[in-house]
Formats: sequence, structure tokens, C-alpha cells
Amino acid sequence: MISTNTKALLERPISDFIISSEKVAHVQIGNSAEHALLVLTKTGYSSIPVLDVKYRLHGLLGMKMITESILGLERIEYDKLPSIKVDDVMDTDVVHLKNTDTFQRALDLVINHAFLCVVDEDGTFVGILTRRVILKQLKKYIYQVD
Ligand code: 2BA
Repeated sequence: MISTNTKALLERPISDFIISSEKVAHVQIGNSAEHALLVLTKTGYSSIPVLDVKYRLHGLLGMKMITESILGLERIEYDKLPSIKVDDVMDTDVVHLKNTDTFQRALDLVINHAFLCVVDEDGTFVGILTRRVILKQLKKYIYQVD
């Protein structure tokens, strides 16, 4: 039996918890793997969104995808980095949230994803929801009800 308080938390809109797009490190379609490697290294994030000029979400890019793309038989072929495009190596099968989704859907999804991209009704990227933010809200809730 779900209490009224829990129900209220699960039904809260995720829009309250989004890290807005201007604060999110990203790369753009057409960028080289060399540029993406720089962004990932400088920001310290293991995976970031890939957007187009209109801020539409196309995929996710992680360090592993770049490394795999330059892995030769006997060495890492760094010289290939400038000619590889992020479009060729990104993961396009991205589970994402709509800005109208609830905390409950986000909670279900952050079990398997460290963060989720959030898009509006036009498919424009509005930001991300991280596992950290969800856990902080859960912690706040647990201490309140105890
Ligand atoms: P990761 O980069 O693997 O980071 C895992 C956790 O490590 C983060 O969890 C955060 O607690 C910490 N962390 C890593 N890099 C950090 C940094 N530069 N500054 C502060 N803390 C850092 P979450 O905060 O839950 O983030 C989950 C994932 O969301 C991150 O995984 C990253 O892929 C993505 N992410 C978070 N904030 C981002 C941002 N502003 N731009 C792009 N991607 C972001």
C-alpha cells in the first residue's frame, strides 16, 4: 500500500529536477572524435549527449566508443581521431524522458542509466536528469518520513 506522501513524490513532475541544457556538456553532430575526446577528458564525464544545431537529441557518446573506434590490431591508432565523426560512433538507441514525465518513470530508469536526457514536446533537448539528483530527492524523502 503506497502512502499519500510516497504517491505525491512518485507523481512529481521531473521538470523540478532537470539540469538545464546550458549547464550540460555536449558535442554536436559532425564534430570529430578528436574534439569529443577533448570534451570528455576536460569535463571528466564518462558519457555526454550528441545534439544537432537545433538542439535535437541524436545520441550519446562515451569514452569507450571513441577508444573502440581507434583500436587497431596491435596499437591504438590516434591519428584516425580527426577523420572519425561522432555520428559514426555514438549510441543512437537512447532511452530518454519527456519533460512531462513523472519522478516514478525517472526512478525506474535511473536503475540502469546514470543519467537520462530530457526532451520537450518538439523533441528539443532541455537537459538531463542524473542518478545523483534522484537519489538526493529519495534521501530527503526518507529522512522526512522517519
Ligand atoms: P559519470 O561521468 O560517470 O559520473 C558519475 C558520477 O561522478 C556523477 O554522477 C557525479 O556524482 C560524479 N562526477 C563525475 N564527473 C563530475 C564532474 N565533472 N563534476 C562533478 N561531479 C562529477 P551524476 O551527477 O549522477 O551524473 C551521472 C552522469 O550524468 C555522469 O556520469 C555523466 O555521464 C552525466 N552528467 C552529469 N552532469 C553532466 C553535465 N553537466 N554535462 C554532461 N553530462 C553530465
